[in-house]
Amino acid sequence: MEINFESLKAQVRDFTADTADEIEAFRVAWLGKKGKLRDASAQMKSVAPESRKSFGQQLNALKAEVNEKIEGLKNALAEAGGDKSAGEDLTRPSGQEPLGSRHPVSLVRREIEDIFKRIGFSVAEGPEIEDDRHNFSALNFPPEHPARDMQDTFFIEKNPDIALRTHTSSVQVRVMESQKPPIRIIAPGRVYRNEAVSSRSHCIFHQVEGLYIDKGVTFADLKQTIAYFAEAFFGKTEIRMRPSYFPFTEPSAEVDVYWGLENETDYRITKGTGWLEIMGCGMVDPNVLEASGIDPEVYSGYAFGMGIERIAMNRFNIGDIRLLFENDVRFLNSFKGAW
Ligand code: 2NL
Repeated sequence: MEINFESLKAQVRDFTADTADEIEAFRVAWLGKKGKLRDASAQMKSVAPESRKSFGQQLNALKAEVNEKIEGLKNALAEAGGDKSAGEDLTRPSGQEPLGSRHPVSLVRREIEDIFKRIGFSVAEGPEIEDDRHNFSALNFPPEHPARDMQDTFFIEKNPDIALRTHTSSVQVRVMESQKPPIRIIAPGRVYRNEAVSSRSHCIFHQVEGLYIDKGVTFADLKQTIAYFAEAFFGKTEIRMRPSYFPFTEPSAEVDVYWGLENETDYRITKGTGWLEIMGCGMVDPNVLEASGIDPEVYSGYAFGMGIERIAMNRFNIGDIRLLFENDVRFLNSFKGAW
């Protein structure tokens, strides 16, 4: 049987549809298992060998035309405001919504949470608007202590007792006030610093702090826990601690992991030292335990804190911190599927 491609093309060209169902019926009639194009290709065998090439080309052109027609009809329907005939059917499945992606700061926060949950820590949360007691005085910052200058704080106008928290230690103070040891928590969250105005400065950061209080907790426990974390998160087995100062811990230390110095990137990341600073830590100052009603003669504890942005920049090789705040979808989409 001879196939009249011109007449088939005309049929495709002349077809119109007002509903999604009609378009689907058209698709099935032409491209489906028993569709017209299947019938046509079944004729291929009976075509004279010298005409087969041209037959194939015409068949392909027809197929392309059908596909274009379907695309065109769908677009026209969408532009006309969708399929009105489907408007009544409230049970029909909705279209697939595009999925977003998790923010790199959230990815890192979750990973840190998971690592500490594995060794018995639970996650604590608390308010971002705090009073002086929970943010400063219970943490051993006396009223005129120069340590209060270490962070520039956003105070609520006309009430110097209320401020945006500058660290999540305030959450840990609340837990110490309300729970008896043993206490083993991490406190992730948003914190605020009144940074000097410049295009690079930003006032919102994220932090994870940790706190462990029980009878007989020592610096050795602290060091081993951080070594475990460094290996779990960075895959690095060597850490070092340098003496440091925080008002709420004594003694205090800064922790570095040995990153290595194998290539240019290692040099840049570690400023040529091979070491990467990851957090601050120390033994909870007895004054801090006492201020929250925990007897420092009976209990001891360690605490640590790290900034999530810096760790996220390291983890995902992000050169400019502003990328973490601007929420440019081109940047955010590059983390699709990264959970
Ligand atoms: C850093 C250093 C640190 C703490 C946070 C803490 C909390 C309580 C008691 C004692 Cl309730 N200490 N937190 C201790 C040492 C260091 O953070 O560089 N953070 C970004």
